[in-house]
Amino acid sequence: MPRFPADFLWGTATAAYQIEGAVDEDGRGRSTWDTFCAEPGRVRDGHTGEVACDHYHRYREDVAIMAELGLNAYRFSVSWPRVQPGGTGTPNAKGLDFYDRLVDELAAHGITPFLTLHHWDLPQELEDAGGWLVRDTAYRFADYAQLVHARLGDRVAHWTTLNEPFVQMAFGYALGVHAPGKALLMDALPAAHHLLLAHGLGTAALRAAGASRILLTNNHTPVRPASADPADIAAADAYDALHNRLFLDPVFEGRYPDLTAYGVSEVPGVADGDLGLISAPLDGFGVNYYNPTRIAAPEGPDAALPFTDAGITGVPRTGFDWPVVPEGLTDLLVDLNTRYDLPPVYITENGCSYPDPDPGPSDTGVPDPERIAYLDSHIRAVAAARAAGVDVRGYLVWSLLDNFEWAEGYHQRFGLVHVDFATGKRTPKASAHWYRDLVAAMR
Ligand code: GBH
Repeated sequence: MPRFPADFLWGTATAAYQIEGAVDEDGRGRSTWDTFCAEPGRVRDGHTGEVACDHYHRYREDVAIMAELGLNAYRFSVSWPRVQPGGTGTPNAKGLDFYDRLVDELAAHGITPFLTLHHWDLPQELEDAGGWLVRDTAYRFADYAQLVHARLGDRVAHWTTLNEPFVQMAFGYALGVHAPGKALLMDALPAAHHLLLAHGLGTAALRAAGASRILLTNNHTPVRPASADPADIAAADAYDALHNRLFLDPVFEGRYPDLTAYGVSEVPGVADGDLGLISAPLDGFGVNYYNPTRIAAPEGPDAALPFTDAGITGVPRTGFDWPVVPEGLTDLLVDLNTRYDLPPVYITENGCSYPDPDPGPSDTGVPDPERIAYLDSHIRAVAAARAAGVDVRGYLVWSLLDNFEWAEGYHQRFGLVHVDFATGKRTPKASAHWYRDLVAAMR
């Protein structure tokens, strides 16, 4: 393994709805994910985040595990409805108290917190008022950012506004496979702008409050045309515009990409000054990487979208059936660094899930050789990007714990640490021991 600097950040990432549980405790309000899980047929086998990893009660044990693994960074998200139950107005003190305790526990173990303000669990009342399809939600987000910062800004340095606005728009509002379950296709585009505007207004609010390390986390995929055919190349370019450039150009260049391939001449709802807010300088950029995408021309002249996903073949696959292509991470980072003037980069998620059924703990521990191979090859890919000049300063494995994997419920396990969901018992997998040894060797 190539060497990383001694001050490189090594850690794991989680998200509130996926691990906390305690959905009805201490005054928490309802989120779009509580609603979505309660609708029949939305989440596999009717699973919900009601208990999840019970991290709300077990956070001390979870921080102790990170400390045992020698990790020096932890990315978590704050549940908006826990700290502001209806998404507006007076904060819920007991909700903020939880994050206060968590942050103190991290500090006591020398672990740098990376706080994400919004990882998909929108207060249901805001969704009822239009959610990310309406502009007002962006202003509500800035108020929320300000009140969380007022409580935790003295101890949390790294503030991430949003997690993966592409997935929120595409899965939540265009395809309806995530909360709030709307299948609007291209009519979901206002959600992209309002999410980006929330990032911009949130950044301004955090900056005014004195925050000095503000990030956005996007998921990106390097796009490969299925062949050298110009139709495939054009389709790949259209896909790249929607998945990548729509969430990059406004942030780093203050303009929207050309979306004419989608019959869109202008992103709707953009007011004067919005792009200035959205492109305010950032102190870090979070990149979540899982796999590249192979894109071909759409099938038939009346295809609804200007591309089709041709699938990547001939490589290993994860439990989710996602292709394993570590060099895609090097390509992505080098490409982003060539196309944009990036602030320091953090890999804020990377990892893989176990196939069903759960192998579970045995006398030999929890063997997960596929995960070790995945992480080893992807960390080498980060080293290669660094060697090519990309300023990557941290790497966070998705995820610390097996957890509620959105529409797949508990069927996909991404953790370095196994969770027995019947009892809550945590058991570090072989990959956790491997990661601990890697991190120790880099110090
Ligand atoms: C992240 O999203 C989320 O931030 C996190 O909450 C989640 O638990 C984690 O990933 C794992 O899912 O169709 O084969 O080309 C990841 C977004 C979108 C990445 C779908 C992979 C499809 C792979 N993902 N994408 S494929």
